[in-house]
Amino acid sequence: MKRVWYVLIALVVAVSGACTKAPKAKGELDVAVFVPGIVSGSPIYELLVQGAEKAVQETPNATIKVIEAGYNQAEWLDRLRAVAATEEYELIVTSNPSMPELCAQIAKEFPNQKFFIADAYLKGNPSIYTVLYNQKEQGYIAGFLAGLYSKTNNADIKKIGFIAAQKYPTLTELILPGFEAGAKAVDPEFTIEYREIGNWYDANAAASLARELYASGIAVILPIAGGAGQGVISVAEELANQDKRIVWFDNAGFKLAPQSVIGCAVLKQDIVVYERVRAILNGNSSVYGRADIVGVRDGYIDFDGAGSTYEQLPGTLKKSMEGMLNALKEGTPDFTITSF
Ligand code: RBF
Repeated sequence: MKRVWYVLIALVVAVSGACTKAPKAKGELDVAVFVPGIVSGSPIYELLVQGAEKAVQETPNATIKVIEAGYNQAEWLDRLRAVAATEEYELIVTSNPSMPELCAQIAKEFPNQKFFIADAYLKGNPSIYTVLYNQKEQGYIAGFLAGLYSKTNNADIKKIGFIAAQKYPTLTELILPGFEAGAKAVDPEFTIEYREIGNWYDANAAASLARELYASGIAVILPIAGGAGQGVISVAEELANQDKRIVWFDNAGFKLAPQSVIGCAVLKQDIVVYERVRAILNGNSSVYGRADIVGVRDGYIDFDGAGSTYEQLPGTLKKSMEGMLNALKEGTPDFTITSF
C-alpha cells in the first residue's frame, strides 16, 4: 500500500512540474510584437516587424514573437490583455495611433508590463514610450508630387484622389492637410477628392473607388489603406497606359506597382523601431513616459524616387521636387509639431 502512495505522489509531482513554466534564464528578454491588423500588405506593419526583428537578432538572449491581432478592432483590447497576462514579455512593441489608449488600460491592469508604440503619441505614462511621425510633412511630400504630375499630364483637372481606409486623428489632422498643402503649393486651385473604404482589407471596394476617381479625369491617387491598397494598385496598373498614377506612402512602393507608382513619401519606421527596441533591450529604461516626434529634419521622413517611373518624369518636375525637399528640410514650410 505504501508503495502505491509513493508512486501516486511521485506521479502528481511529475505532472505538476511539467505544467508549471520553466523559470526564465538569467538575462533572457522576450519581445512581443503586437500587430493591430495583419502584417502582409500593410507597409507600416511590415516595417515594424523588420525593425523589431533586427533589434532582437542583435541582442544576446532576446526572443521575439509576432502576434497578429486581425482586423476586428473591437477584439484588440482583449488580445492585448491576453499577451500581457502571460507575463512572458518584458516589452510589447506595437504601432498605430489608436494603441496608446489600449496599452494605457492594460498597463493599469499589469503595472510591470512595458510598451513601445511607434506611429503614436502619449506623453507621461510611466509604462509607455511613443514615437510619432510628423505626417504633415510626409503628406506634403506626397501631395507636392501628385500636384506636379497632375499639372504636367492633365492641366484641366484640378483634382487629386485620396483613398483612405478609415478616419482617425493623424489622418484628418496631419496626413490629409499635409497632402492638400503639398498639392496647393504646386497650384492653389488643386482640391482633394476624398473617398473612404470603411476598413483596412477590402481591396475590391478600394478598386471601385479608384476606378471611379480615375474615370472622373483624376490622374493621381494616394491610398492610405493597408491591405486594401492592393485594389488601388491593380486598377492603376491596368490604367497605366492612360497615364493614371499612384503616389505611395510609408515604404518603397515601386516594386508593388512598377508602372504606376511615381514616387514614395517614406517613413523610416524600421529604423525607429530598430533603434528604440535595441536601446530598451540594452537596458535603457529612461524612455518610458516620453513621447518623441520625428520628421524630415532628423531623416525619419523622406522621399524615395529610386524607381524608373520617377526617373522618367520630366527634368523640370524632378528639379521642383528637389527644391521642395531641400526647402522642407530647412524648415520651409515649417510644419513643426511639439505635441499631438
Ligand atoms: N495602416 C496600415 O497600413 N494597415 C492597417 O491595418 C492599419 N490599421 C489601422 C488601424 C487604426 C485604428 C488606425 C488608427 C490606423 C491604422 N493604420 C493602418 C494606419 C497607420 O497607423 C498609418 O496612419 C498609415 O500607415 C499611414 O502612415
